[in-house]
Amino acid sequence: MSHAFQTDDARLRPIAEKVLAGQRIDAADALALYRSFDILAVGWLANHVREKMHGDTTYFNVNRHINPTNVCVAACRLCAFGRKKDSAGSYTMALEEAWETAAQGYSEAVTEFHIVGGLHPDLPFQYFLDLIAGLKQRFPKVHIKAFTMVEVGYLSKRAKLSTRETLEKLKLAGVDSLPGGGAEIFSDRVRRIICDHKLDGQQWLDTARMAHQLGLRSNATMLYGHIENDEDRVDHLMKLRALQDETGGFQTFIPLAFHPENTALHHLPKTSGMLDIKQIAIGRLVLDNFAHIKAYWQMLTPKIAQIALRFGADDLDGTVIEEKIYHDAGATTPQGMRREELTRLIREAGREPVERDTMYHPVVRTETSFTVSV
Ligand code: V47
Repeated sequence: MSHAFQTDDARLRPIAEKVLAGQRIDAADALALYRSFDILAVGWLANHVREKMHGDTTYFNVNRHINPTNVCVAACRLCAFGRKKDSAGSYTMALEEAWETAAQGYSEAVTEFHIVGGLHPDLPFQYFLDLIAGLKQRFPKVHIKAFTMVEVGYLSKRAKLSTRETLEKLKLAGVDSLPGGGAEIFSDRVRRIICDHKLDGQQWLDTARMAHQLGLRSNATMLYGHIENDEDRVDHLMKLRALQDETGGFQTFIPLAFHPENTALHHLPKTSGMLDIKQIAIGRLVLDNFAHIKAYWQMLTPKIAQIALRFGADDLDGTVIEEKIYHDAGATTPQGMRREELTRLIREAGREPVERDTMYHPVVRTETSFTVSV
């Protein structure tokens, strides 16, 4: 074992031996990591894996979030974003409006549109196909990462198509990959309370499997810091790892800290720095078959996200413009961050910033344009 690894927590020693030997850790090990208070030892191991995979490279991308509607039939307790159709604050963008919103972000030379929204009871499937096709036509160089597995499930029901047919049509319209949202926590017990009526955990995984089989890569998230326990977290990570063994279609794991404000779970406390950092590190250690772990500064705060870069994360998302989902849930972080600020945070953490596109190809910029080196 490397001399640099030190801990007084005896439960961590056999885990460290496995990690340093490049062996896979199991569910009991993952549970022991959650139960340990030795954050430095857990982080040291995660950082060891991160540096073996990526050295000092820290990725970021320049994207724009577009949320075409906040009208949602689901009424999840975890969510502050969704609204009923006729309630105050509900909105639905006309197609022109969505394309205009995209164009505003384009002045920043974005390489990705990240598109997610509510489960609208009336918008036809064709609206979404037209939305995507219109974006592709107007911005052919921009990667379209759109629709969570939950939205795909809902659209397939509304369009009376199979999941496969729905995904095929979305792909044909111009969807290039899928974001990782809607996974929450796979446990049925927890889902019944925080997001009843959504796809269940198995359906989320089955939809991701189908997307990967059709050649669409996706991300995976995990919403933590609400009513789930350590076993639920371990179960979630193990299920993601098993599916990744099968398909290899996941690009990035993004742990999402729960923001309780303006949700039906507003009585819950916010996540602690300890849990946020542990979640990044344990994600890196368990998901040995995921290439990337993303620190999403919008919800971790830039300060915690920066520290996460030395605890397992290799990706700092992003220069996101106009994020809505967390800000409706009380996030006080700015709605976007300029490239210069992002790269300063990365450099101050002793890391090397590399702008990437969605597929992790480096992006090379001049004053007026960018090229992607594949
Ligand atoms: O699915 C909703 C979560 C997700 C709250 O794939 C909440 O690159 C915290 O998935 N507090 C959407 N979380 C965001 C998401 C995402 C973000 C960044 C990058 C990527 C990617 C994906 O946000 C939802 C849900 O899990 N969420 N409400 C809340 N109150």
